[in-house]
Amino acid sequence: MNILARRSLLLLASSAAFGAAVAAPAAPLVMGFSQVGAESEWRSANTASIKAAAKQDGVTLKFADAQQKQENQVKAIRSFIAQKVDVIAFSPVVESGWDTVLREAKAAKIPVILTDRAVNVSDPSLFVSFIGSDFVEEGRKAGRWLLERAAKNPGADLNIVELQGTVGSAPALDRKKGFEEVIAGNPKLKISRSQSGDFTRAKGKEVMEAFLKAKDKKIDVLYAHNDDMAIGAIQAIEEAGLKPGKDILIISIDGVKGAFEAMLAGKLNVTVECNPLLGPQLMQLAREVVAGKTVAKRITTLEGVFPAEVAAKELPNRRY
Ligand code: GYE
Repeated sequence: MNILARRSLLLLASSAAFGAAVAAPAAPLVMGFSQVGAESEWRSANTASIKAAAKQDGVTLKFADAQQKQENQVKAIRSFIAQKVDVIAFSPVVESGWDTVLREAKAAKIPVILTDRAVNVSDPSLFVSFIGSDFVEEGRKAGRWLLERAAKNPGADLNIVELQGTVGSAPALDRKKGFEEVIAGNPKLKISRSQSGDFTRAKGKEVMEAFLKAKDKKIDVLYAHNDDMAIGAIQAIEEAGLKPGKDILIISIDGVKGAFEAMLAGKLNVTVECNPLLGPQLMQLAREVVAGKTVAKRITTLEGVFPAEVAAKELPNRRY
């Protein structure tokens, strides 16, 4: 036995003799998390994942719901700074307007991790890492599905209406951009109306009602930036006496259970997956950051596309 091994044996023996712990347990990591709100099924799954992962990992989570308001998020972040948490994580409701509060976190030496949505800041050192989906790619996937569908019926012009997510949010900006980029490849595909439904069912329904009332042009396709707005719009379409999924093709994003049920009922044509289960990855990343490790600046989640034809087979595998 070498000297080091003998010394640690002695230490163990003596601490056992005095009834002392061998090593004091490390203080639990404290994370302040500012959530966007509870606007959608996606968001509920995301919140549940973060809370469960914190519990599982022994992370003390200070959780604040911003009810879709940036000012509430700024207040929550300032309160996390005042409480001297070990790490701040947040899903920014909109992209811009974060420089000041993130500079305050940096001055207090508290690392910031972005989850789900990105920010637009002048100094990238204001956050350590961003875990989330590639929203531009999600928009492209939605557009590609439509291009393929349109190719089966080449002659026709398709009039598209769009339900955008929250104004100024990364997913709304990027999903619009990716979709437009792809459909630009086919001159028969045109977006005639585009308005925000704030990612909620109620607003999705309201805006779709207004689109339908305009009656100037037959609507062939609805592109909704999330499933909840699509589900709200489905109700509006039915109330207008039309068949969602048939009279109007419906494309949406998220891949929540509600979307799979709508596909099984023949009312939704396709959903592009956006994974909300970010909790476990976030806790692991937070530990690495607090331990001073160098981490990737961008961590992208892997996602698929689910057309209605595979809905019955996939539904039992869905975890959100
Ligand atoms: O698609 C939508 C939610 O930021 C990816 O926010 C998220 C989006 C999600 O309200 O349902």
